[in-house]
Amino acid sequence: MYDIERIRADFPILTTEVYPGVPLVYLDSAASSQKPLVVLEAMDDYYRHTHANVHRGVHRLSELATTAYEGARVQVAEFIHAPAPEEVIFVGNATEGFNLVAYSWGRANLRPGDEILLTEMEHHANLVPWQILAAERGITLRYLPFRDDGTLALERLDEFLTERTRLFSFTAVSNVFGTINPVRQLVDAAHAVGALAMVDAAQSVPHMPTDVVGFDCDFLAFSSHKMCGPTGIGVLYGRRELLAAMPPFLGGGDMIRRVTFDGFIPNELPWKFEAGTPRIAEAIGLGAAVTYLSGLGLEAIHQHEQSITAYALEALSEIPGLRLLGPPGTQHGGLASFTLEGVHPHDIADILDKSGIAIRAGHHCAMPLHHRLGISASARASFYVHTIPAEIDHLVAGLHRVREVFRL
Ligand code: C6P
Repeated sequence: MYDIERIRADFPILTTEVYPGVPLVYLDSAASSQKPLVVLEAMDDYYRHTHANVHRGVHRLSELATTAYEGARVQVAEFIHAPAPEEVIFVGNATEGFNLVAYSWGRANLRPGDEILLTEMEHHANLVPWQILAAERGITLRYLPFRDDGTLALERLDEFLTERTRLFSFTAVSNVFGTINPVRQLVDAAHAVGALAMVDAAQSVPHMPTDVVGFDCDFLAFSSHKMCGPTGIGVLYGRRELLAAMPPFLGGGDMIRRVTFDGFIPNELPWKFEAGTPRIAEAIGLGAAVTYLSGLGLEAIHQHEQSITAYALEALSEIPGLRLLGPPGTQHGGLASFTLEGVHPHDIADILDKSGIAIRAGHHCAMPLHHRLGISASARASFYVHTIPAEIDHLVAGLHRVREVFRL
């Protein structure tokens, strides 16, 4: 039984007022989620009682900190069904995961004439690292188009995946359309032409069960801050044999086994890719977030978001002049992006904010997607474990007020 009132009570921020007498209606979880008390307490407890640097000291606190840090890695590995914890690399965020693969795997493996396939619905994090690489290495980037309803043009995969494709990197869930892409089908199509497959799971790991073995993907990246965890940490999952063959990304402490004046020998996985003092408190916070989400059940979270999203899409579609972006029904993850004829999305967000309603407006770091749609920006309301229908009702009422202000 999904006890929404108990879940809401887990998030201290949900009872705050953003202006005097104006309670928060938080509909911006896709940008960054709020944090349950258990995550705040886990980090606070760590800093109060067990903080020390990891992997270095022989003293008690360092041992405790190391155990907690590496324990979080095991938790994350289990959460995404990674076969081994050393396949879980702690990075700064999903963005850094893409940069790591582009920098390390890309520079070691790609030659002029090679192709990387992306899609037209990608976030800049899964575009720009490859664009930097393409400019440097003479490789070609191709983009699988989306259809008018915001789903990928799967019927055109054969045209875009060729024997020159070395990597297909795509999002599991679009942060603008909400489209839930058929990950396994896309991975299989990449493998069928001998390419690797990388999944942008920033908008899927927080919201639905993740199984990297079931996906059969080669790399997968996501961020902690969108899944109830702290900012400053994310995860790159990589197949062990690929990670083992890749050169280091950043150099410094923790990622070496031995250093001389002539060079260095890199550390084993996963530390080969974790240079410098790592994100210890953040990993512990992420571990607590994983425990929290697992306690709610990822399937239950997904079901809850499906029903909230259906409710929202239905209610929003009745507002005159409002155009919803993205597919209908069950292919749609927990968000709703839209435009309102005659009103700039920033004005929508600004007016809603006065009523305590937090949504995102702009290009959502997906400028090419908006360009393809012929618009420069959209408004987006996004939902999470704690979203209730009453908050959608507030949004709808707020949008009617926006229409009044603009005399529509
Ligand atoms: N999207 C949004 O409001 P970082 O910034 O590294 O934590 O996550 C990057 C990222 C990658 N892929 C997808 C699909 C994403 O949605 C995001 C982050 C936020 O949509 C912030 S721009």
